[in-house]
Amino acid sequence: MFPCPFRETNAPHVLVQTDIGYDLDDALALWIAARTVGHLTVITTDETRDYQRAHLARELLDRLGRRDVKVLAGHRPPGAEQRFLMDGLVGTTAPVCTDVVDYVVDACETSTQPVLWVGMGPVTDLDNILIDRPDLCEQIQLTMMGGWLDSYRRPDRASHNVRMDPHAFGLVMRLAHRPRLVMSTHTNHDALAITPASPLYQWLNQWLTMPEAPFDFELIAHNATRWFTHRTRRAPNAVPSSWMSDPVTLLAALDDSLVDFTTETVRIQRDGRLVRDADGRSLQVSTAIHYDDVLTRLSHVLPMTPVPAPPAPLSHSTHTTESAPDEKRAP
Ligand SMILES: [Ca+2]
Repeated sequence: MFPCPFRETNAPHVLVQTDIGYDLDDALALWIAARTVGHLTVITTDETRDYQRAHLARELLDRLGRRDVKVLAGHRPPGAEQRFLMDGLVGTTAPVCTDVVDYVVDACETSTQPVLWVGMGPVTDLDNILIDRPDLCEQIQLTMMGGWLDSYRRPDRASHNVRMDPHAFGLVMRLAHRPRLVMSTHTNHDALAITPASPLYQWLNQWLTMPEAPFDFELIAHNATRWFTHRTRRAPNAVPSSWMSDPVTLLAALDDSLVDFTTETVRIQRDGRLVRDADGRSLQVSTAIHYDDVLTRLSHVLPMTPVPAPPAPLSHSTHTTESAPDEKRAP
């Protein structure tokens, strides 16, 4: 078993906010969180009218054996349905908790430790919390995926999580205590790309075809396929891929050794883009991701190595070929 201090009973409370059900990397991050974080809460964002992301997160956590993890549905902006790819796979009739502000305030008030907020989507809910309870700004430690400095594949706009609610982003960056940004500048890197040719995707598909396979990873496999299909529709001539930006952000929140940060003085523009400005605001921004170390850490949970070829069937064998359920589980 690899060392995992956040599984200890006295470890800090980790709040993961996710727009799961769109890019594959949210589901992978939740898979890692379910395996590595004991005191875990999941809050959705960019939520749909029917709380589909919360229902999906609930189902995924249940299948991963984490019925103890609380799931809350966060902000529901117009148009979120266009960014949800998992229609029809999970029921949407169970009750959903939506009291995000009250829940987080209570989580802070009942803890004597920092509360870690891992931002893997737009930060509208955190904006509401910090405005409502600015006395909690120092207790909530934010590590957020998003933002860029100096260069980006689309310099005319902010990156996705920022662009979904630039007003909230601007306020949170001004209110939060030493917020840290794991920037798209560093996560958009080939080392972190999952494609249809990646061992992880091949493992998911091979696993699905196994006889009597438990359904733990079925939703993640569907998320991968639907994301690649979505990307192919948007860019038919490119290899579809998902950068593991959210898993890296989760790991950065849990372990200081994997991503380097520095203090930059920046101006936060109205659309959320950041520019260097000596008279601006101090933010902690990533300067480097230790890709090899990150991939090693990811491989402790995710099947990142090539799938071994199945053994050739023995002719005239009298032995059973059934395997125990645990043999089908990911590491
Ligand atoms: Ca995300």
